[in-house]
Amino acid sequence: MLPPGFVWGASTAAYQVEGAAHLEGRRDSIWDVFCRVPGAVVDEHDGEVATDSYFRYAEDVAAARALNLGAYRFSASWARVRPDGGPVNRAGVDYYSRLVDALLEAGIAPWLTLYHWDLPQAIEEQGGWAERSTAYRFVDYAATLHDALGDRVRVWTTLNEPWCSAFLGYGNGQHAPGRRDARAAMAAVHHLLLAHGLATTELRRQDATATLAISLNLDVADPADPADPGDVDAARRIDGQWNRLFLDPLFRGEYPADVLAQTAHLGLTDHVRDGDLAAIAAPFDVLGVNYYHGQAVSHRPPPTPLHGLPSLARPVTSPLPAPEGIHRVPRGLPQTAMGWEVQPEGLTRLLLRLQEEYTGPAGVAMAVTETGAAYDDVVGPDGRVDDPERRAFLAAHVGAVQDAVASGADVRGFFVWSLLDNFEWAWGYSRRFGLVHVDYATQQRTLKTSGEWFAQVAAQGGLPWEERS
Ligand code: GBH
Repeated sequence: MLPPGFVWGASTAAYQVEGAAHLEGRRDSIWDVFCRVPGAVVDEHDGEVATDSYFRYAEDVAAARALNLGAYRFSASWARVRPDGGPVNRAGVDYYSRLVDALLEAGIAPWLTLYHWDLPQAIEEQGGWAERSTAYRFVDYAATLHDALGDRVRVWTTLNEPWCSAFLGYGNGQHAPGRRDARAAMAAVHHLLLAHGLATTELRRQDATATLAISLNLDVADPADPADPGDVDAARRIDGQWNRLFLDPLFRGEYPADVLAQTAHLGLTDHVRDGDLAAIAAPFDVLGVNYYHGQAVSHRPPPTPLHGLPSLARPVTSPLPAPEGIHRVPRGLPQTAMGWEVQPEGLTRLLLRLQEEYTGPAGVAMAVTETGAAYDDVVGPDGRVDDPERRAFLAAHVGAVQDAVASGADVRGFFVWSLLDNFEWAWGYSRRFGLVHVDYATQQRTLKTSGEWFAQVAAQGGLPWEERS
């Protein structure tokens, strides 16, 4: 069992659930525009309605309650709160205020993320994250929301997965704004981190007792052949471009020298001004860890394709800024419907490594702010989804966290991605991650059997050792 006080939660993000994309003052975000690009999103889906949570948030809160959640992690839409990045849209702020009140009334702590990928399109048109001014505008936006909600929201996360914003958004174009420009992606890395650091300092100035956080998608890449120095080196390079590129500036105030050397031609350091690295390293309280899969890498191209899943309409290349000689190698591990290899023990290793090298020395706690799995859910004759694979996935990952805690990792929470099925970015509605099933025709929410199981885990504060898989 985990220590009392450990938080059991579930996560969503604004564009994936809210809908009401052009109602009550909200304006285009980069995702609204990206969804209109032919072939960008499977079946031309978009977040116009999503799970209609702008209007059905009370049902979401009821679902969170049925799951016995202690916290609900959601994000706010910048394009709703400061449409076009400009003046405040009262109706938008009021929506988050109603959601927060409903959560508090249900005894559920709101964990608010300020940015989960939906930049106002107007700011993108001025250069987006490739532009330094976006970082300053983010601080204004953060202050706006804190003014309105700071009395009730006690956990504030600046960014969700800046790696994805930079490298999928500006690098390989798999995500909005769909740019394919490695130099812009490296500029985005710096400006996202700067935005985080400046907003963290501003939130701390306004609020001495808030819990401040950032969530990163961290990768556990293993050499395909640990005896092959080329494979070991490929694993080191992917660790640099995925993990250390963000962890080192956040915790040590410096970019990793090996990554800067490999990407020197992409000009990251051209954007770094005096004082930036100190600003990025502003102290914060919780590192959010988002973990979905492991991978093995080799310097040799694999003989067979990684997986046989239908691919996205627009072919995507590696998101890495220096991908040369880094190839993913299938290991025959079970895969989810995303084609991601299920590797729970990687989460244990990741948490212990973070504790040892980054969070422990800095006195920062951790929370698993996302883990979860897409599977091909089938609605049974009783109208319910029985999803033993998702349950097994989650049990294994809860167990992995318990192992890490038993070995000394300071992990304070476990959030499932996701509370409910929703708009899965480039995959549209074709991939389902929810503990709660959504019938998109009627917007009816129904607990899956994995949800019933998770409600017990949350109620009893963990997985009894005998139930571990
Ligand atoms: C999270 O990111 C997001 O925060 C959330 O919004 C999203 O719905 C959820 O995951 C499920 O996708 O090299 O093509 O095999 C996931 C982070 C980073 C996980 C890239 C998959 C490798 C993809 N992702 N990673 S690939």
